[in-house]
Amino acid sequence: MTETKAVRPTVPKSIDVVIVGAGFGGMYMLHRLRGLGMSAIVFETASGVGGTWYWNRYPGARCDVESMQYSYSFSKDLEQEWTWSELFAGQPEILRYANFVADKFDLRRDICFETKVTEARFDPTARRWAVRTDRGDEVSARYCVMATGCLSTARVPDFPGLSDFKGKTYHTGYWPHEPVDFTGLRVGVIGTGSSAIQAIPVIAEQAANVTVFQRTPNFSIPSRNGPMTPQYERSWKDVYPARRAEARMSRNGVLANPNDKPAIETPEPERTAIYEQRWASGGTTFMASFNDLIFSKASNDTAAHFVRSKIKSIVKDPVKAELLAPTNHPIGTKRICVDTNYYQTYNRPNVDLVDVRSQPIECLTSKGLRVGGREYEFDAIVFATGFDAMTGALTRINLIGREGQTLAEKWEAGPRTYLGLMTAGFPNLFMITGPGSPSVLSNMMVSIEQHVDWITDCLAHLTGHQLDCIEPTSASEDAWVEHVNEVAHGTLYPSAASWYMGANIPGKPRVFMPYIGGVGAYRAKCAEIAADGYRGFRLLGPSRAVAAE
Ligand code: NA7
Repeated sequence: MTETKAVRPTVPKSIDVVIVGAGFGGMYMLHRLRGLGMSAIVFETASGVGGTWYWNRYPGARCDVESMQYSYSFSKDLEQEWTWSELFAGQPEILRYANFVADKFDLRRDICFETKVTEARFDPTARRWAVRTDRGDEVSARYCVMATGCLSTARVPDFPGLSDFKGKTYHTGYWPHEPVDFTGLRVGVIGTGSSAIQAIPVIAEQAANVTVFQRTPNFSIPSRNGPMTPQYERSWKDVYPARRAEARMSRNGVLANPNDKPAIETPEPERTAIYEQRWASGGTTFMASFNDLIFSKASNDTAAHFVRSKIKSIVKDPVKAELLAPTNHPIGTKRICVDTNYYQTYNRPNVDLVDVRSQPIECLTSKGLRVGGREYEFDAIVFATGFDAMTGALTRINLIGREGQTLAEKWEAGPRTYLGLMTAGFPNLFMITGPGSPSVLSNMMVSIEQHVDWITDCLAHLTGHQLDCIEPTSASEDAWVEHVNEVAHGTLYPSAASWYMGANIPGKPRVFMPYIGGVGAYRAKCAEIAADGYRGFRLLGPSRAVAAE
């Protein structure tokens, strides 16, 4: 098991499928395509596999889904063979797992590392994608699969004076490979999303002092992470097929033991006792305490109030506690965070908190940054400022559809897809966990496997029926976009200025991007559409040219 570079495969002039990205989506896609007997090549910007887990090497990086559930289910051998050391695996271990999978299934021989796809243009006559890379590769592919990830385009806000700062800067999503030693340093951290919440406690243990610049406080639940015990591991491995099947049909792709009662109808003190029990067991499943927390503001308020009181009971300085207690969005409508000692870290004498909502960061300076006319001096600044989520990785590639329109142009007012799998005008281009699918609202492993399996079945269907072209109709796409919006607007989610809404990127359209109808319901819908002859898609055989509807 290595993270070493493989010999670069020879890129053929023509191939069945180009896969973009060698994270968990791209790796499994390659494996399935080999099973179909199709030729495929993967292009990957990084020098190794793992996607998110390759890039996000910041201190404390850890998955917020339990290891026993955040793993591939497609190979019985693999799921029995691999052993996790902790309940919630850290980034290094997940990356080792990705490399282990690449070795076990001999994936590297078809992956071109350190190669970025710059353009893919659809030729409607040949019905093929002409794909180009920054290494000068040009390959003609019948199909393209974008396994580019939902949170893969790291973003540093456009602060004035960004290049003036003379100290070191880091972005959590683009962390160096060599260890970063903060010992004795003055460190500024900008942002308080999941990445910052995981990184701050670890950085604070090393650094001389840490100053956190917070625009929006987030709700965070303790992970209660700990070592994996052989008994716990066995309790999963003995019944893995049944547990996996249950997760696939669940709401978020995670077994959360959901309580099917509404919070609002549950009397006190029973309601608080349930929150206490979820808080004690830890993790994102706190949101499964009741069945109406994302639908009813009154119910949500009870959960938010509970977590705010926990924060205030942990953080000793009342000013910091007040600042850390979120009040501007319902709990769960910005991705709920999971931490190890996040709030406790603010009790350390070397950790300060600066509110940058009332007074935004004015600029970076040669020595640090300025807020409210005051200069804060640092040796290093950590940008934990997030990503151009869900669409950023796709629209940054020059993807040109059958009418000459780019995907960025088509999605100018927000992403439009059918099932989050394909978009009209871009035949034979599939997206793994694209916008309009459960994606970031789910256990990504479950959603990745579902999409890859669906795409594999679709390609087998096309081949089996002597067809070679598939594209959603505009009508089916319109209906799906409307459905995605309708379901989202039946919840509290759109009320938060979150990256789900594109709200973290100035100028990005405010559209709720993931599908919130539930992993199980979504899976059933995708299966039903396929069984109905790929309803809502146009399927063509080799004799007909691809034209507008
Ligand atoms: P997030 O969740 O997008 O967090 C980014 C943080 O950076 C968030 O607190 C932002 O505040 C803050 N931010 C962004 N721009 C600014 C500016 N200009 N000034 C001050 N603060 C700013 O990214 P993460 O990497 O933490 O997590 C992303 C996902 O990765 C996470 O949900 C997990 O799924 C894994 P804001 O909230 O926008 O006010």
